[in-house]
Amino acid sequence: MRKQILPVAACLLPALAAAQQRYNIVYIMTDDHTAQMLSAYDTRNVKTPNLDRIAADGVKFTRSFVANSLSGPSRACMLTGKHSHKNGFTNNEHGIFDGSQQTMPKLLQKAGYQTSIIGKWHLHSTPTGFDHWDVLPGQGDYYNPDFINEKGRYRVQGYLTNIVTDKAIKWLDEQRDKSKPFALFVHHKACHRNWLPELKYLHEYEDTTFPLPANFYDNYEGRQAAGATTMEVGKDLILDYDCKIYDPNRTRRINQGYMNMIGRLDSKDRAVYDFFHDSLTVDFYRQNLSGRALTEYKFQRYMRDYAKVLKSLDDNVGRLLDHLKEQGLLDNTLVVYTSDQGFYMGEHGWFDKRFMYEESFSTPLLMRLPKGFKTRGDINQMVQNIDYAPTFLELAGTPIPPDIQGVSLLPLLKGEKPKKWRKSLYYHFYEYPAEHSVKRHYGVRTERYKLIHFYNDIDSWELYDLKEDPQEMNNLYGKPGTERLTRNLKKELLRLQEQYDDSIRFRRQ
Ligand code: SGN
Ligand code: CA
Repeated sequence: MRKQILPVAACLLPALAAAQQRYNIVYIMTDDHTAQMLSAYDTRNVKTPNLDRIAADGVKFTRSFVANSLSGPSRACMLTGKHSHKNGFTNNEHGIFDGSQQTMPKLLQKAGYQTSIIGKWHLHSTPTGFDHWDVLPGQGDYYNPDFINEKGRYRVQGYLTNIVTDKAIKWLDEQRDKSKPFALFVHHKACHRNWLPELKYLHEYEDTTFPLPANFYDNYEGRQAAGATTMEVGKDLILDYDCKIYDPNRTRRINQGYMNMIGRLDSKDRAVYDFFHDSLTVDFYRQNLSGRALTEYKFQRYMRDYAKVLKSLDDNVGRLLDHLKEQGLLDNTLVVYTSDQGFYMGEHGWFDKRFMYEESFSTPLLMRLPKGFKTRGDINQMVQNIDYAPTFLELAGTPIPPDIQGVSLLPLLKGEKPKKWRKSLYYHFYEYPAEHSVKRHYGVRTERYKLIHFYNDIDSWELYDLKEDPQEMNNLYGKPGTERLTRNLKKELLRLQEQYDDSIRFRRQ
């Protein structure tokens, strides 16, 4: 027997040596985590010490954007390096990701990588291109969640953010082929609606009063599509489902979806959950709130629950970083932290995302670089989630197929200052009619300006000067003096639609 093993081991040795020189990738993607709630970007609301560690030891992209601000589409852009119209997954509600197409994980496999994805998938088809996958059905559950793997669906006891990290660590330690470089995709549900906290953090942030954004009471003047949504904190956050306020005597009907979510807790945990929320509820009814006071009450509940969910997330990112370090993997690994899109934390009076406005068009992007990469601090070039695939492929030393639409960020990570970096970004959102009623739109963003066209059942243009009006309150479209700027931006928009081969285009008048 021995005689047989030795030659095999011997012929594996060169492969092993080669593998050791190749960089690993740990890609952590959270859900709906926005830069306003990440202290490396914004210190007003919360502290995220572990996420900040990634930025402190590595780089922070200050102009990082998505191509289509929604979960499934963002995931498809990340996997393919292509805009939605090219990868075919344009919206959550009607899409099934075509897993037979070229994807970055498949290309990494071909290049000799082990690939694994754990957590939120949300692309409806069975994952392809992964040696190991253990994903959530649909949006997944925070409490005692179900997972799906090759063997089927099963339930795990515990809090989802902890479980996803446990599974990632287990795969790193016990399940992967250690002779190969790896790409591990850790996809959290946190901080997705309806923000159910880990029970140990129920009391966290209860003494915090979060500041209202300056444009919380936006009246949407001059912005037809913004006025047509159903994503207002005051009107559209649901008292029981979102704010967890329900009649303590249980005489009122409670949202069934919410009951199913907390119904997953075992009786001991459910008692802890109910004890906390019953007292909140009693206090809420005692105050007898209405009008702006009620709206602001909902805002505080929203911010607190989001921040609690984020606290577990930050803990777990820290735990994974520590583990990589302990295992001696950190030096040879690119760690990426991002979200599937940004989110409104009361800006324009909203929660949710979808719009090409800055809060949801942008997404946090932090990277801890492998040893040898000397770049640190802020990277200010405009980047987009279609860039991740070519970045990982180049890092893996494998060719970037010509049909990939993103560009590799590797030159930026190496500290180069490419002269020909992109000067504008393209965006296209499709999911309408749908939840939250955000109209279909596409647009272009340059360093300073943004032009958006809302189409389908409206025909409405918006133009912003991001330097003068970073909150995008003053639609300049059609205003005297903006004719030349508008003409140039339309030209650039059309150029991008042609470059990316998007068949839904506007016609130049
Ligand atoms: C759910 C949420 C929406 C959210 C979408 C998409 N409603 O439908 O508020 O916009 O997901 O989010 S809920 O009542 O189910 O919470 S995404 O991040 O997955 O695209
Ligand atoms: Ca999301």
